[in-house]
Amino acid sequence: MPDHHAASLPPPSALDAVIIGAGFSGLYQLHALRDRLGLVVQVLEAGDGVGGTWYWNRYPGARCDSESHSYCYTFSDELMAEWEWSERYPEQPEIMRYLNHVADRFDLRRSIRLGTRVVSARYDVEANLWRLRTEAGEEIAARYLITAVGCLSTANVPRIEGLGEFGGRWVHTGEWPHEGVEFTGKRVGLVGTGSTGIQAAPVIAQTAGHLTVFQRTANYSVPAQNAPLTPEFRQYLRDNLDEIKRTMRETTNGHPFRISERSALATTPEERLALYEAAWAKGGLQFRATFKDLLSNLEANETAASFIKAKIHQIVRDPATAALLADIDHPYAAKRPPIDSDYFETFNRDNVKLVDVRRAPIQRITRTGIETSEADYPLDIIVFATGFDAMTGPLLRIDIRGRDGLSLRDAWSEGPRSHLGLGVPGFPNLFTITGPGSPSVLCNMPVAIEQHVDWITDCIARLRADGLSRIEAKPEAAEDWVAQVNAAAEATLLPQAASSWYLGANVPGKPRVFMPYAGGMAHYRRICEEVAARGYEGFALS
Ligand code: N01
Repeated sequence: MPDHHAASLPPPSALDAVIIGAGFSGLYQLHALRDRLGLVVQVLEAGDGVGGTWYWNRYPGARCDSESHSYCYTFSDELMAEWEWSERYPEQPEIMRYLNHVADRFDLRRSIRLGTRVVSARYDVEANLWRLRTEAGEEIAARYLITAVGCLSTANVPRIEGLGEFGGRWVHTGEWPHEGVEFTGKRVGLVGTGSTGIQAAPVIAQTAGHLTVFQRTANYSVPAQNAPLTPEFRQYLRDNLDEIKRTMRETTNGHPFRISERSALATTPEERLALYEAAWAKGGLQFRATFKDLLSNLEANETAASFIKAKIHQIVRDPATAALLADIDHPYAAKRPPIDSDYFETFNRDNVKLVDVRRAPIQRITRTGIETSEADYPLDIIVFATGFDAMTGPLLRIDIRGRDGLSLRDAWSEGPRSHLGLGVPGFPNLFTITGPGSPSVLCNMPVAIEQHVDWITDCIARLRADGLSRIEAKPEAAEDWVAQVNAAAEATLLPQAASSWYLGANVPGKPRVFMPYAGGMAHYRRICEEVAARGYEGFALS
């Protein structure tokens, strides 16, 4: 394999587009612009390999919560036909193999520069170019700047006093060491019980001498019911490919299953219980689709919440531990609902302890471990599964400046403002794939990504066909879209989870704004299509 670090960058103005990031979005955007439109494109990627979130998140148990046959590109039937997933939910190494296969199959690597972190991007109004600078001080320029930086790629390491003095080792799940972490016989502390902590705890517990899980907010989880794909299921996939793709495009969350038409409240308690039991046995995010009103009606939601809490009490033998795990303060799925493989069962192991850091908060980290207001916990390794500075974090850590030197950080000081999550007023020719204000994280990500990439590609093709070279979101369109994003969120129970990263609540000082568009992927797709059909309504073209 050629060295994709060493190649020098193309000279300024040789490029039509520069893409930041070589994960799911960057790879497809490169293919679409370079191989469909014939543009000259360069991808810059901070990591030493392609894969984006899957390159960095190598923690034990890292697995996708979307089902494998839907967690993939659908733009190429040949690619879909030739790639075989091994399990219902692909593990991180398998997704990396897939993305590397895509990079090779579409000959993408020659346009990707690895190990190249972009630190700034400045719009040069006279030249109508974006001028980028890398960490190594190199410069590159292009007409279009497309951020493919992911929504969950800026690790959120909590600022806890004393972390620097810890005598053991600490790691964040989102920046996991490539050589792995040896847990055998070690005293491990796991901070965080979101999707990541819930995936990691059962696997770490298998080898650790002892695992202490520090829980601040208890969480719902439903079994993933992961299993190898059977020959029958593979045949079903081959026979129903078009229908599966159609379902993913037509449903609210971009998954290959439809949300029930039934209301939880219009169903008898006996029938409801039977449906929840069936959904629990089937497993996965589909549990959320058991009834149509689980995310819009608190009373309906409560039926799901109490079912899961009862399951926790059935599974976990120690009543005090079960009570703590089931003491959940938000509606079911108001935070992104985790799915698990033996998470609650893990607390029946002799080497696992749950510690409530809501009642007795972490005070500091000492040389020997974690100190809460109640006790000291001696540890060899601390694993922070504490999430990300989501959605805006990956964009704002690059110093992006638009017209008149306006920084994106200032433009978004009170929360992200964009038209459709795609374009920002004051930042011409900047496209933000799965940016804040788009459905992104509320959707099966590859579906959201493909829709954005296709829209951006069509838009650039249109501009070129019409002899235009500049597109910029209008301020009033962005204002209107922010209002629509808020209204869509308010129509659901999602804003009711006070500590949710959807709201930016997990990062101290971050504006509390509901960031993703909750009106549904299919609806959003229609809106984007209408905007394009009306000559890119809400955007100024020149
Ligand atoms: O992060 P999170 P995550 N002291 O922010 C706790 C996606 N994902 O990495 O809720 C103590 O959800 C925090 O507590 P609280 C998925 O979209 C996808 O788990 O703030 N605790 C919480 O428990 C997911 O939603 C897959 O009170 C602290 C936890 O850390 C997203 O990534 C797999 C703390 C953080 O939970 C993020 O999930 C895994 C502190 N100082 C993840 N600070 C797929 O399948 C934070 N916490 C694709």
